[in-house]
Amino acid sequence: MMDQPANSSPSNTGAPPEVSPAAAWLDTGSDHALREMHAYMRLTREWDLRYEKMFKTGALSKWYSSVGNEAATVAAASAIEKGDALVSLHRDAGAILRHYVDIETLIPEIFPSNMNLIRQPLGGDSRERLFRLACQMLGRQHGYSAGHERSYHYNHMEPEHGLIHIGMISHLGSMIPVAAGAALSFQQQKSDRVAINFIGEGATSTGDFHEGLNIASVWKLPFILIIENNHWAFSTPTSQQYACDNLASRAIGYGMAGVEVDGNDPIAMHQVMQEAVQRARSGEGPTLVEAHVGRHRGHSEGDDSLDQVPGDELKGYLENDPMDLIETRMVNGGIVSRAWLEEIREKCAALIMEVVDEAMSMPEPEPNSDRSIHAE
Ligand SMILES: Cc1ncc(C[n+]2csc(CCOP(=O)(O)OP(=O)(O)O)c2C)c(N)n1
Repeated sequence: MMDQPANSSPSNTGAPPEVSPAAAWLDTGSDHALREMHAYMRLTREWDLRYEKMFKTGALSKWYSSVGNEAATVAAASAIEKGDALVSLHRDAGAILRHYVDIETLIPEIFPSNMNLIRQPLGGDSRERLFRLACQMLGRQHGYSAGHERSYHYNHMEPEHGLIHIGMISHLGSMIPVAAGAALSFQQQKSDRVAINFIGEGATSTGDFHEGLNIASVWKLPFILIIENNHWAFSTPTSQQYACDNLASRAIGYGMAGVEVDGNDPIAMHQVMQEAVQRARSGEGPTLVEAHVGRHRGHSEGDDSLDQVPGDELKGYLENDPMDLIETRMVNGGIVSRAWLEEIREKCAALIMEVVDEAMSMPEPEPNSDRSIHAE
């Protein structure tokens, strides 16, 4: 059942596996697929940079950054559709933005008119969703949890648009059985919908990882678990986290498919996810996807966990920044110019700035207010 890992790493010495250099990517993936991935990756990067800046100036007390995870998360969410369940954690802004927003309605000139989209948007009001997401991040009344939590601790459902988003609770690994439960409900309804769930490699050492994957495989649930392996769990390196060669191979023990993939490559990631979604929709059961990404930020902004990462390892991550890699790939492939990329960056940054400023002007929740006031 184990798929051939996309790239096998040596035994776990704690050193991150080698990531393909940008050049190895050229000539793979269609122009349109790259443009679509890039648009959402850029939107996600500007989203994070805005809040990171606010954190640095004291306008925000806490931030968990998705910088470095954009290719893995955007590509994964590009493989799901209306009615599928997204179960996210703290580094998955890319998947949330990909799922919630039709970028073309917000920045109409972002794609050429003959663009073949990989994934159709959900429908509904993208601008309103983005605005409410910003309110959520800032703990404003108009956020998805009515300002009672901030950050990614919330759920949001729009059944009329097939939007099912189950957000995180902090306990590592605990969302795995919840996501498997969503997959079970699809199976019981005899629908062909799937549930995808992101976790960090730190969560793979919890009991919930075992329980969730075991039952998902025994019952052949339409479930995909994506490990975003950035090789550090807070300040614990993988050499202190697990002793197996790679995490994808754990799938063998559960009797399910497992794939290891370069999470900096959105095209490779998307191919792996498409296969996994197809497997799940056709009743062949779950897939464990291990996506290697870089550790670009500490666990949260302002903690000192990034100081633990040795300088040469950090340098390797920075040299393989998925945003730089996809842009170099697009320019070298003659798809777009550097000037066009800069124009799109400015448009994404301006959109995020506008939405976040608007959210900042909204009221905070009244003490003792009902959290369901603004949540559908
Ligand atoms: C069950 C549980 N144990 C410990 C913690 C404290 N904790 C919060 S984040 C974290 C490390 C997270 O590591 P990982 O999942 O790899 O994500 P990342 O390092 O990218 O934040 C720990 C140990 C927790 N939230 N839940």
